[in-house]
Amino acid sequence: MKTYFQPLSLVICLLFCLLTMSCNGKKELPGSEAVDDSVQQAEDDQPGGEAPTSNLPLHLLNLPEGFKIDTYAESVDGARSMAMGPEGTLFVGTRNEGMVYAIRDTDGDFKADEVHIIAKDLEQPNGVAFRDGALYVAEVSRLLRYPNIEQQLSNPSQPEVVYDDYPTEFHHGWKYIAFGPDGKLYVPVGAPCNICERSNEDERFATITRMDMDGSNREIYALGVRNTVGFTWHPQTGEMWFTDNGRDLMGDDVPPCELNHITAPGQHFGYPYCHGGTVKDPEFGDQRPCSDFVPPIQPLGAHVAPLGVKFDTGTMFPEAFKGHAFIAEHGSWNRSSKVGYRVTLVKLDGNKAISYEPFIDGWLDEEKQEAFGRPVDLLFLEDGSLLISDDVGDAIYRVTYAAGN
Ligand SMILES: [Ca+2]
Ligand SMILES: [Ca+2]
Repeated sequence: MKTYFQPLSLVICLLFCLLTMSCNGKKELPGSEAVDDSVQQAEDDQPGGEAPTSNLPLHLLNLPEGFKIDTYAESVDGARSMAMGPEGTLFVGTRNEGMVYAIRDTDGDFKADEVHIIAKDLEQPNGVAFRDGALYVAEVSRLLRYPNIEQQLSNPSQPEVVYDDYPTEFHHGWKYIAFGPDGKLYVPVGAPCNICERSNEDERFATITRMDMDGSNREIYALGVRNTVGFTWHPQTGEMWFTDNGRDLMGDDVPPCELNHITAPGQHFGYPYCHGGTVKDPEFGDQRPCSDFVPPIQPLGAHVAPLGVKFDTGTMFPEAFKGHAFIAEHGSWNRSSKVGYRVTLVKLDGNKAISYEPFIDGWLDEEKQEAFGRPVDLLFLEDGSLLISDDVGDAIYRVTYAAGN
């Protein structure tokens, strides 16, 4: 498959279009397979006919002193989970778009030069992970493996099917996946509902499972997890931390979403009986008390939809940010006034949370209740800068720090 978008050629084309007024309404650029709708949208929306260098109003974003944000890649339709290959390829999954991308910055200026389509027409391929030269892609019920993928980005071989027998329910069926420090692949299975207890039908519902990289030795690792779409391992302890999305239809401010921490296999995190460590479920709460379950490290805002979570272990950000947990909050979909749509920071003292505060916000216009972006996943690059994916802005951002910025 072909590279379908290069920023430089896009800019040249837009300038060319403005000069000649010749490509109104066209969706294709010279030498391209397809161009994302947002590119056309930006073109259509330019009242003065000025060529944009970015589709996105980055000046609206608020960052702490000394931090800057720019786009690493744009027009990445529906960009969701990210995984980095050892040769510097950024793999990006999507949900409804059915696509998996491979993004290359070939000249090292932290601006994407190539976006390859590794796969299309997959079933909500949200999850991507990388191990031993192979890209793993999680669909709803199937796990695919693309061996030696970085050697064949423009023409990948057919993937191997690692398994195809996970639950097929679409409700919370899209997956985040990642390899742990134990070499195992962790694969969550969301609750197939807002609130329900269906473990008698399939004991994997509302759990995090894990397996060896060939798909063998599958087991349930954590229980009572409603829908985690982001997890990572603590750089010092090697223990797993995960976000969980709280239930709906209990009002605007209850229950909290969660940042959790697993210290042993088999721990139960409360769903569907207890939320946020203290909130008894109105339907299932009488069956088991909150004291039966592991409470969150930090209750997060209700409905903020926390997804990707990462610890800063790099050398770029200042000391005050080191070792703390960054969380991408995708934002609420059914709250009366929207919340989330930001990246937050949970500062830690060991395993104890000491603060929960915004790191970057401004994607949401609170007055208009409209957002130009929704953060999904986070990934620290080797230089210590932070990538953020956005499935509404169709972008990958890069956050840098320099004293005096
Ligand atoms: Ca570049
Ligand atoms: Ca919980």
